[in-house]
Amino acid sequence: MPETLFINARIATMADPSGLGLLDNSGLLVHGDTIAWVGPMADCPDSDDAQIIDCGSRLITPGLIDCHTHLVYGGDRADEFEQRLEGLSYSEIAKRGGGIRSTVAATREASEAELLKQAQPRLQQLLDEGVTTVEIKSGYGLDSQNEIKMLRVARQLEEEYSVRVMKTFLGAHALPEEYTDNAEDYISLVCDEMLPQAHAEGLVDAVDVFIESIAFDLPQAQRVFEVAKSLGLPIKAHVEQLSDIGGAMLASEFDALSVDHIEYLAAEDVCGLADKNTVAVLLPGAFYVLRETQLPPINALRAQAVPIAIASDANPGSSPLHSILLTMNMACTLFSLTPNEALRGVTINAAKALGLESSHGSLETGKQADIVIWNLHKPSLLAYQIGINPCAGVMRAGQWRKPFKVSVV
Ligand code: DI6
Ligand code: FE
Repeated sequence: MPETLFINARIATMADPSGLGLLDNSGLLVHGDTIAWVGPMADCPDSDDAQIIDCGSRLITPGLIDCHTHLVYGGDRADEFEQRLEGLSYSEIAKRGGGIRSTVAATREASEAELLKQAQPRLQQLLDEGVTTVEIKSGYGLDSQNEIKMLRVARQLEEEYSVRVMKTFLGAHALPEEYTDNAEDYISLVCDEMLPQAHAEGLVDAVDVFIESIAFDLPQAQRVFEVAKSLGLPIKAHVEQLSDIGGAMLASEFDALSVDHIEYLAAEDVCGLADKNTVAVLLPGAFYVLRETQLPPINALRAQAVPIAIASDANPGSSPLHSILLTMNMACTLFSLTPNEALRGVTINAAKALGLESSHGSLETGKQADIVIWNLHKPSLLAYQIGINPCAGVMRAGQWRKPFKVSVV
């Protein structure tokens, strides 16, 4: 089996319950698709057949993980961007039939090939910055055929690119026009037809619901979660993004992998997440684009040791953001995360939010060899700089996706 030995590296292993698990002057051996050894250069194993990569003290991190995106969709919503600049709110636009519904119309119209073509540059942008795992949600089809079409595109992206794609079914994202004033029947369609069909095609890794006053209420979400549970699928939820209606509590009662957004989550309710080891996924792109002022309960999350992940939320409405590094910077600037928390948020905690922490998210023996070499020495530079991409090499599952060539120091 091919072996690669990284030597003279500064390794942020992320194998530490709170910090970066930083190892200076260290090395890492990859055997096949797996990490075979990580440790100080003094203990470096002999490996005659390995390809040797001298990292010249550069930083190595796990492959980055964007654990919440909607990057498969048709069209754009630049017109709504202009409307918001003129003073209309995201909710008002949604109530007038724009918002998610307008992307639903464009997504339904697009063929699978067209959706794929539109998604490719969005994904490529993330990959260029060292992303090796990305979650992609459905939710702009809102009927069986079109939700399945979106999830097939997500699967095709995984086949075409060297990236792990986790596919999340978000049929309960918005009420489609044909079900106006008939949410219960739409939820029945989601539960009885859409989700089981998508699952039967092997297209569903997790199930998400948008729980919000402009989307679905608690009993409706509960119906979807019960079906997810009966199919053995893990749960995620968009909750407390615009108001506090108790979505996070409901999701954590169902042992959700993550609750996402949570600007309006009450600090007193954070202990409910801690009890269930549910990850809090913060989405600074949506906070920024919607010019939100309500901050998520960061200090309560820290006090209760709730794992915090961050993600781009790449979508055409509230977060047309396709940069994981800018997401890290925004999480620090807008939410006061430390650069270390931001890096944990796109590695080990993002892996947890996808249920992948036993194989991804840190550089430890036995885990998958998803590795990024950066033209940097200090980890905090990843979150600090804006608009610079220091990614110098990417290995995914033991194979070079972007081979590292010594050039700039
Ligand atoms: N919350 C969001 O921020 C995205 N979905 C959701 O439930 C936005 C989706 C969109 O506006 O297209
Ligand atoms: Fe989202």
